[in-house]
Amino acid sequence: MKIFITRRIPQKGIDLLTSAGHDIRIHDSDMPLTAIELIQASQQVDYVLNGGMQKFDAHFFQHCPNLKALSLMSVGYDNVDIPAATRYGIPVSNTPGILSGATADVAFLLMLAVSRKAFFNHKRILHGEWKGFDPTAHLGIELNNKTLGIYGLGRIGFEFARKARAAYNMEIIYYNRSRNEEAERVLGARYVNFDDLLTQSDVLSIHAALTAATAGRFNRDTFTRMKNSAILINTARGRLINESDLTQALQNGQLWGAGLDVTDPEPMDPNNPLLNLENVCVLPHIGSATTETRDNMAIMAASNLIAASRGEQMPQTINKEIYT
Ligand code: 8YV
Repeated sequence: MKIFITRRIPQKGIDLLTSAGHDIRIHDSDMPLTAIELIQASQQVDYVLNGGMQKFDAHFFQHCPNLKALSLMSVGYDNVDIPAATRYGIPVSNTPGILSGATADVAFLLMLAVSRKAFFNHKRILHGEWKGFDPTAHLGIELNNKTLGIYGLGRIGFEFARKARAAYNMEIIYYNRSRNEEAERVLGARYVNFDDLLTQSDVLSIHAALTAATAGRFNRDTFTRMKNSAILINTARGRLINESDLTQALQNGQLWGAGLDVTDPEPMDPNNPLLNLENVCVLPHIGSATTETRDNMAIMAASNLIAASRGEQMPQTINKEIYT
């Protein structure tokens, strides 16, 4: 079978597909494909493995009538019009679970880095501003026994809450579409409404998927309800936050700090004012970027396509209703 891979992916995934006898074409470039290039390349193959941030909209599915399946090397699928894929009979799979630990590590890293102004202090050294010792300058805040609010307690939120509880005995509160009994039992997590999440969290970490309902959920209004000593962390998707409202809230002292692994847009403009704020740490979307996790994501994405090529259901299919 012919497979198009939209970005270079770890070799382990490619080896798996090649050893299963598939004919692979890779878009071996740092530049994303245009919508037309993506359609043209996908029209010539049976399967597509998306290794990047390409968009797959209704227009794409309409123009790729021979496509048999789409495998994403990501857990998020806000870049895919799933109802359209379903309408055109195309199963779409993702890579859930295996990246939770690595992504939770980045949330933890950002929480700690913001709380101690780590990136700002690093820049001070680079700029020749480390002149001596000042007992009162650039002080951070501690995390021990603080309240961690999780917005969207799925696998990644759970992992982060577990680490934060183990390291700092943080009290866990969460807001989710449904109760997470495991988190309540194992972490003593408390289910709260959205307003309580805003008003009670010392650190509020976003782990929800980007949907029409969650886009812009964190904005001027929500920032006024949060503690002005609070830290906001986002390792989910940039568009959950209204970024200019966040900048203002940080500049006005309505929020204490923010740690972002995802921005809106990506890549972030290097002149973005957030990058100059003392209590802000930004990373370039590296949540899943470890050798171990990216290998596992490539293997899972490849395995899904191998299953599809054998006429089986892809184990991590998102639009499972397609098989009924
Ligand atoms: C990916 C991610 O690196 O899995 C996700 O949803 O955000 C990251 O792991 C990114 O989507 C690029 O494919």
